[in-house]
Amino acid sequence: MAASEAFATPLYVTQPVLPDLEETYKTIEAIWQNKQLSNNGPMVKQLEKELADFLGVKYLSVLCNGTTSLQIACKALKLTGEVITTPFTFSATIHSLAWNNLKPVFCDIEEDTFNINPDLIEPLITQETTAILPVHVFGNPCKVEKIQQIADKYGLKVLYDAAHAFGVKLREKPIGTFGDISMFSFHATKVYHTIEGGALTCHQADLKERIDSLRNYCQKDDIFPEPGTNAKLNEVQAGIGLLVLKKVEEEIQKRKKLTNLYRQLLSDIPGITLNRDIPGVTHNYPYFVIKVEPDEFGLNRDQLFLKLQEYNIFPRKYFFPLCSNFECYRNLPSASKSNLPVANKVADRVLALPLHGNLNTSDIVKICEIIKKIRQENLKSNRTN
Ligand code: T4K
Repeated sequence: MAASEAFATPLYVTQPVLPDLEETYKTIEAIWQNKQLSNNGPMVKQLEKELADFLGVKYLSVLCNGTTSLQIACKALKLTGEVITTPFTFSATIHSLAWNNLKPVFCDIEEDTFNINPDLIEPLITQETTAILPVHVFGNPCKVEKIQQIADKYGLKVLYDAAHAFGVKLREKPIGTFGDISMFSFHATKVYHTIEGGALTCHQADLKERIDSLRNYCQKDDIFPEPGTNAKLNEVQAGIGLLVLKKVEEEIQKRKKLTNLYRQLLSDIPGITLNRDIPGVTHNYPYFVIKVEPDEFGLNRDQLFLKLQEYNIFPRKYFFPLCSNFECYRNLPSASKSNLPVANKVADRVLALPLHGNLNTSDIVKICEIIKKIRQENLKSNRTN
């Protein structure tokens, strides 16, 4: 079979890390014997302890998913009014604000990291602003010092969406130690997962207490000081999470190797731009995202996306459409395309290629050959037409 023929089975953008089945049975057996299936049982307690150690944070609460975690973080920080955030993120970031009756104010992004551009934050601050919600997009740390300086100057809270940044460090400092609260997603598509799940990290015992209360209906001794919700993680998922945690470092190392191979093989293709490692950052390689410059590459991102599917490769357009262009947000004053030129440009060009530990180097070699072949064939057909 020629190297650039279609893959026999579909290649998706990611695949979850699965714990050993025998170990999983043992974990389930322990839970069955204990008969505690939810409500802050021993697996959840153990997971919170092990995750806090792994992520190098003082306080950590596990929750049912990343989206609900963000919603609870907004409540825990008592945010009101306007929150400055990025449009280049997954819908959940912005929806979490809207579900708290908070107004998202979109700030443009940096072209190299895809993260919120801190130089553009200050002009967006009004009397109504209470927080900044930056996202460490694809695990690349935001300019945390600059963001904190602005927050301190104006008395704003900083809530980080660290959904992609499990295990990332910036100059040896764990990513979850920045800002007031950080949110991690433990969805099955993440480097680390509990099937569905999430966590909030913070620095103060009373803030953790508040998060834990909000996730459990705000019920304490039959007193309900405010409305809470149910955002608990159950024991089975926590047990799976303990097993996946044992495999996460190996998964990150495998992804690092595959990422470096991608970078090596795609570096000389005109019109393909790659993200590089950032000095001083311990990366976790959650996604491998390229930018397609249509004029130089010959095809635009959407054309490449469709062509790759003919070879059984299913990349994802993370993040397209831009949140500021969603029907529910596009009428906000900050959502105008003229306010967000970089984010709009980037969203039209990004493509996340398959990256997970079950791929091998020959898969990556083949994907890169296919991308080259698609470009060559397009050039040839343009010449003959
Ligand atoms: N903030 C940010 C910045 C986020 O990226 C996310 C979530 C959140 C907040 C919210 O966190 P959570 O509430 O989700 O915990 C996926 C995920 O569902 C979502 O968690 C993630 N970000 C987002 C970037 O990606 P889809 O719709 O692209 O996933 P889906 O189902 O198409 O999966 C992608 C591929 O993964 C599939 O083609 C096959 C593979 N896959 C997927 C699942 C679920 C598997 O092999 N097994 C599986 O179980 O949203």
